Amino acid sequence: MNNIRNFSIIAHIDHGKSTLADRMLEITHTVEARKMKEQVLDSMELERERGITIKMQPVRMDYALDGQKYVLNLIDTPGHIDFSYEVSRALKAVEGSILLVDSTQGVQAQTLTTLGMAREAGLVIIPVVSKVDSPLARVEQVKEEVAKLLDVDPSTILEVSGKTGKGVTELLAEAIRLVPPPTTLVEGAEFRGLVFDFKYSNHKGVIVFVRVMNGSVSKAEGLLFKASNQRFAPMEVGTFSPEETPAVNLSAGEIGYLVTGIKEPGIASVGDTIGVFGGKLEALPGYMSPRPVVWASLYPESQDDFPDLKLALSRLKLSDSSFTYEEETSGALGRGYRCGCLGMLHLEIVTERLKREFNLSLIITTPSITYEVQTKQGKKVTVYSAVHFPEDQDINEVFEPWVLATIITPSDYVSSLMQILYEHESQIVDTESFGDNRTRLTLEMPLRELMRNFFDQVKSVSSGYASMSYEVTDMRVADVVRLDLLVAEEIVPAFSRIVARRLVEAEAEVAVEKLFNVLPRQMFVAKIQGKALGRIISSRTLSAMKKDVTQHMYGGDITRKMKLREKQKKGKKKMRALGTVDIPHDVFMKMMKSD
Ligand SMILES: Nc1nc2c(ncn2[C@@H]2O[C@H](COP(=O)(O)OP(=O)(O)OP(=O)(O)O)[C@@H](O)[C@H]2O)c(=O)[nH]1
Ligand SMILES: [Mg+2]
Repeated sequence: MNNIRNFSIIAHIDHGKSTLADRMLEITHTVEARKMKEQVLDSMELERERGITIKMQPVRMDYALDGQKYVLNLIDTPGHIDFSYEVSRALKAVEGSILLVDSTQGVQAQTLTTLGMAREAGLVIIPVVSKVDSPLARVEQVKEEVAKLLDVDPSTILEVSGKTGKGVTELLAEAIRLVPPPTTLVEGAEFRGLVFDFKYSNHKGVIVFVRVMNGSVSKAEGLLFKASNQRFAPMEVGTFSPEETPAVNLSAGEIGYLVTGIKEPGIASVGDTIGVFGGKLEALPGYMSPRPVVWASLYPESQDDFPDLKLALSRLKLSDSSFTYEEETSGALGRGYRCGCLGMLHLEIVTERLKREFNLSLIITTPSITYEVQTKQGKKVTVYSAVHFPEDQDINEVFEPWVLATIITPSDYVSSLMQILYEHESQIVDTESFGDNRTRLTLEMPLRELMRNFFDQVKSVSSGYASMSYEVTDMRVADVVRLDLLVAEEIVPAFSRIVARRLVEAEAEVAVEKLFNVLPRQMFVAKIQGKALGRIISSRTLSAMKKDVTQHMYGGDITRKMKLREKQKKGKKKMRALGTVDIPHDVFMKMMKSD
């Protein structure tokens, strides 16, 4: 076991983690040259399209150094704040972390957050500056900055380029030298492993990702999930290369997978301990449950598809343990599910995956944070969706979540940022100079304001240089109201939202305009309106589509043309009578995304 080294790469988004991993995979000959591509560990379609890592990915590399053979288990992690639950879980499976800091950017908000997580997990931290090949690199300054942050000598900080491969061999040697080999918690004990992730395969069922803590495990052994108290026997065990590769066994300290064959949801859970069935299995410390910050309700376009949605969510949950869902019923929309996600990007990924991987057409309600409402009747309700937000006159008091946020920005932008902070009801708690000519702002603000495109605005006034992280802290009194959107005089419940009373007019204007732009022309003239506090406060008229249903027929049969026109007229009448407006599901996707 002395030859095993388990470590992760952590960093702010885009600092070059996956590209560095590529070079390690090449140097160790883990991935064949013909299979190599940029950020090869980003294997999900959405990861490749967006150029970001969404899921952590473990990979085993065999490497010889100074005549010694080593097993290096690397876990690449995502940098975006919405996926930090992935990072926290990865860190419990390893003994060390490479903390990567982009030498063109310097220390950023997520550098601090991930560093905090690695320290909390008690890991050895190897500081490294990346992208040293770039003409924009400020290697010496950034090394100084990192050295100060970690209280180490700048000369001990390694320089790498994932692009050219410079410094990567040296980094592997340092990882072998500095990361401690895993220690068996109980010498010679029975098998015990921590489930740090899983995925689902139609044909193999749930595949759990385990870090073996004690003993060893091989196929067909009688095992037990501690939390769910379920017995199973793995159909296969193996390691990641990075695809699953069968092995005879997995021994203490190793990272690998077990194919459980289990197809039902709810048996495997992240943070659970797996051990020998009938043994004295003591649970390992697990994971905190993720705390959703944003909610949206999903309804199948047709209620007949409800069982499909149910199945899809339970499957998706087996490849993303960080979202939660609960059945919900709405008078207008029928049966659906309320989903809780860790941020807007996470929510967007979850809904996009439901659409792509499960082929579902969904009605998605406008994302909302939670509000606690005390009604005049003395009731206290938690509201997850604007549809259920009481009328203004029935409300006594509303409470909303607040966050503690950190912004790191070049100092030159601080004064322009102040305006945005003011517009978003932020209160500055602390201002500190940071690194070379940068400022670290600590502030408190309502989560509602943070969700109002705050981050994009911060990025834009700072020419992309400012970075941000946040955590929800407490609930405070809020002054908010419900804003409904109407199409053809009817409320479309999915588009309702909760907004600051002070901004209700402006929000109505923006929402009506956006819906006007994304809604396809209808067969009839329709008004799009914003309504709050019992009155219409914004309105636009969608002109009718002049679609000539006969245009694809040339010449000829006039009676047939007449018949078609008749039918179209009837159709229009019927739609108007029923007030049914044809809202294609991609409109819900578009309305959900922030601009
Ligand atoms: N010049 C230069 N560019 C690099 C280097 N490494 C990565 N990049 C570029 O930086 C961008 C981000 O690289 P990734 O490897 O995806 O970064 P990441 O840290 O894995 O990003 P997330 O997983 O989304 O947090 C890409 O456009 C890369 O081409 C490097 O060493 N030099
Ligand atoms: Mg990545």
